Amino acid sequence: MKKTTTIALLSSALLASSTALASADKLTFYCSAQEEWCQVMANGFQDATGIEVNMTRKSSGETFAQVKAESSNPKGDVWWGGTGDPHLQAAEEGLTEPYVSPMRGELNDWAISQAESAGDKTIGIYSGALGYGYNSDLLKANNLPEPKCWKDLTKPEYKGHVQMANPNSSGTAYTTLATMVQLFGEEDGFQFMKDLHKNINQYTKSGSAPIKAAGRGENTIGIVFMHDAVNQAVSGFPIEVVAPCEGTGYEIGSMSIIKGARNLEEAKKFYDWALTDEAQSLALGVKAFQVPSNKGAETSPSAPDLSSIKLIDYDFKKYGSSDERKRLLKKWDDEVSTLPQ
Ligand code: S7P
Repeated sequence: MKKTTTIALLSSALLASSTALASADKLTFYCSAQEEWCQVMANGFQDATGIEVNMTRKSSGETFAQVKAESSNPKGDVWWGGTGDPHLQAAEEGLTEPYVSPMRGELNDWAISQAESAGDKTIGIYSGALGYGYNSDLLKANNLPEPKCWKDLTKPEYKGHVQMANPNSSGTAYTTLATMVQLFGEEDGFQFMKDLHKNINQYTKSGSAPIKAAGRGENTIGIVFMHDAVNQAVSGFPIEVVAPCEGTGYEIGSMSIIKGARNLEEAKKFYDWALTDEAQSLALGVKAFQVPSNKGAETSPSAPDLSSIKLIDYDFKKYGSSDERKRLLKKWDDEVSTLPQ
């Protein structure tokens, strides 16, 4: 009953906006999920409301840097997708706007906790576990054993076979760094990153690029969110997905309204719409296998089952804080990325 009323209210608000303000309405939408999903969200909202959407896709760390650089003259209205840590940092640095959506009642607790920990300046839209995937054909061709654990990836036989993104630009890679520090402790976590560095063939800008390269046969192992590896597997590429034996971190993909948004009302309409089960179910059409935050949204049987994965108790508050994120990234820049390979 409550859900029907909420949807009815939202629909009439969306409809009113589409008829009354049709051609004048616009939204500048910064997107940090995969390109196809960003497109579907932009088109879906435009179709539902008549509001013209101008979308730019960039990785999470890059979007954070852009929002910060533009803060004295904001150009974006809403930032949707990407790992939660940089959204939390943006909230702490006063770069995003508080908003309490009427859709909250339909969300999982973890999505609301994300909002509450940031003074309502962000909210969870999906969740997904970190892991890796490998190209089984390439693994066989190189006579390599099947890796099962994080520590396996540091073995000398995988030299030149592992790819991950740069944690400065990529939320996925920052999640990897923060996961290792939480899983093994700061000293051993950084030692892991240094040992891994010896086997890395390339640090990419985007988080999902390493598994796309593996799908194409240009790389053997990609450290990515498991749902990005599943995307390649269900697309017909020879990719096996691994939930590492030691346990792993996870993300709460998030959404925030940019402080000083020129189109604040449109940003709020997008925010409400993006939390509906209908909007979140669009993910499946583009093989986005994250767990949706709306309890009523569809999930695919191919999506990684988070309840069967050994997840760490990821400290989002700490690792999404401005000081900690800056400190870890600087330490990685100074002590890991500069090492010879
Ligand atoms: O591809 C989907 C996804 O893994 O990408 C987001 C990611 O943060 C954006 O890419 P970057 O790692 O390059 O920042 C994740 O939130 C999302 O699940």
